[in-house]
Amino acid sequence: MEWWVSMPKIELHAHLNGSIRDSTLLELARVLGEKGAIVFSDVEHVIMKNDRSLGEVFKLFDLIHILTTDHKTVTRITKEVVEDFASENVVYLELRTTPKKNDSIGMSKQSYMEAVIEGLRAVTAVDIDFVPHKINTQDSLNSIAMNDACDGTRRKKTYVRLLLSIDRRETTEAAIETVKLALEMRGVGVVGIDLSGNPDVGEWNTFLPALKFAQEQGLYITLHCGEVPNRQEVQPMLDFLPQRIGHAIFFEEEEWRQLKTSKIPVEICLTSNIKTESISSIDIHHFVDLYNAKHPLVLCTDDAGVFSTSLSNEYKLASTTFGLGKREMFELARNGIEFIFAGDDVKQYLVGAFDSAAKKLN
Ligand code: 6MZ
Repeated sequence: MEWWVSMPKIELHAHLNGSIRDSTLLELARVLGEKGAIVFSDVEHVIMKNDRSLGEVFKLFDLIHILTTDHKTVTRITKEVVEDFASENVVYLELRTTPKKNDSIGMSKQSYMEAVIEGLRAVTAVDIDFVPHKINTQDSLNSIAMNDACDGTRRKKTYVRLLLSIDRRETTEAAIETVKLALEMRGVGVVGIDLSGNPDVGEWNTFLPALKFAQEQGLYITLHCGEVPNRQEVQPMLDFLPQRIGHAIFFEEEEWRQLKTSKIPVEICLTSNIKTESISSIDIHHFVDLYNAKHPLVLCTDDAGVFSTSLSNEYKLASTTFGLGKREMFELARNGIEFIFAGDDVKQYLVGAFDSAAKKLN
């Protein structure tokens, strides 16, 4: 097994509906095609297209949501996505998704999220820990021993935590509803809020009341920040002091300075930024500047299905493009432990898992 696959990894920026397998999407499209609800050949072409602009990506999401937004499918894709990440030795996964309402099929934001939780419960390929609880030392040691084996002979364990996304198309009231739901679902692994969606849509002030409320209530917050040039937004987002931000592409000099001073960790999504043409060439990616400045950062997939990537692939890509060795990549992955939205007990477990994997690194 290649080192980028066998090495333990931490995924902190993965959108559920962006991480679906192509094979599942095609199967769902075929079924809807047979029912006459869509024209399969048109949809097949859109799903299999490889490179898309950022605008086209959001059109694709609208199509994906038509195919996936029913309770049974949400449960299925959650299970598959978690199993896919676990199969490439992701030991801690923060999965984010936008709770959806669809009266015509009796779906509320809450029932959507219950279907997600059902998907976590349905995972069989690995042991999943998604309910926050205290682990005693012996449990912790036993689990590390289990995870020690990335050779497939013993059962692996993956921590999963959930972030609820506010879509930039939503109103203030809808955003507040999502935050309230996150608070209600704290006992089943929901730990925070993400602001995402088409960055050309919506205004920061619309989401601010909901984000402030979330912050006051102690939820963790991550924001998609600077995905397109938007001077009105980047500065207030940085002033807000979220626990992490995603992408951070279109920053002015002063904003880079502010980011570096604030030490807000950045979720870096290399393949996504290149495929959406947000960055023209990978060798000029801001990963290099942030890495050299020792700014906190973590490699992530964004939408592994939509961009045909995996977290292992992102590590391989960073290593080959930026000339970083196996040990440097291992340290980069391990540093991610500090930025997870989970308690010290989970962090301690992860440190143990990385320590034990480090012994096998040669
Ligand atoms: C901003 C993104 C995104 O929530 O339905 N999403 N938002 N930038 C991106 N980079 C390309 N990729 C995904 O997952 C899909 C939703 O996540 C957000 C969009 O709102 C998209 O509809 P869920 O599980």
